[in-house]
Amino acid sequence: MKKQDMNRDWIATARTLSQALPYLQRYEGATVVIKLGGHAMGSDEAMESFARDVVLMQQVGVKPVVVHGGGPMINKMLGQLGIESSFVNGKRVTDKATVEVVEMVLSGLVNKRIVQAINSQGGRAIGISGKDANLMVCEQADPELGFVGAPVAMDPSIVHELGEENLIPVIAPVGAGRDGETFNVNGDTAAGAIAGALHADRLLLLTDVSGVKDANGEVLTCLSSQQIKDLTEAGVIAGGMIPKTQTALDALRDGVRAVVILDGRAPNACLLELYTEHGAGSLIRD
Ligand code: X2W
Repeated sequence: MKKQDMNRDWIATARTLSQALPYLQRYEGATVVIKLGGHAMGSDEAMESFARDVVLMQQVGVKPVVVHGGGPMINKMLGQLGIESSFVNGKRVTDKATVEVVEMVLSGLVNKRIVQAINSQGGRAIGISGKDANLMVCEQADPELGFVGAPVAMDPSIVHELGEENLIPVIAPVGAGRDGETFNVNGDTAAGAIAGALHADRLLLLTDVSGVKDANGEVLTCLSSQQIKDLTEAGVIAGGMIPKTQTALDALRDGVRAVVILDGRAPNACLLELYTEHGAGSLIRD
């Protein structure tokens, strides 16, 4: 690269930082819950980029809380163990043997991979699940689904306490029942319930799609609850997007200020959303 071009690059970097000032100020002290889905985890580079974004957010005054999924990783392990698995309306039918694998994979492999990635970038992440300190107590969601949990009582105090110590909570979507059962909770549902209990400023749902699309397949950058309801009724919002938009509506009802559905595979997706005028994905708020 010529010296002149190199200077131009650095000047652009400085300008980007300068332009981020109002956004840095806006999100100072904000609680941002980030749901990292299994499909958005992809490669080691994607994980490193995600971890870097989270550490940077904390460095500039945000309180990040990571809630993760791991559906593809659970599928892989169930396959290796020869346990068959099926889904009803996007939720895994979870018998006793399956819930044990779910907890091992989510609280073990996936959770610690994210913790390690954040720590490698200079952060101090700590991995917990909905079971820890009674963060997310569940009831059976539907007898047909077995050990799939619906969060019914949230105690977010552990998340506040970790935040005060500058620790970044990384939360696996597994909850305890009142009779000592272990429940498998959909990652989006868990993230929505945790964001709601925290009255988070933002819930970022990182997925493998670019956002909520209209009838022409264009991403809608800004939507209200009512628009979500109308688009769902019209059949435009369908399939796997329904649980995500439902999570968004529930989270808004519970006091989350805004929810963003965005493509977690895009480089620096979180930074693009929070710190640039451009934003990313679909912002849902009333
Ligand atoms: C999910 C939990 C993991 C998850 C499952 O067993 O796959 C239910 O379906 P993603 O990667 O976010 O899809 N739980 C009840 O939600 O993972």
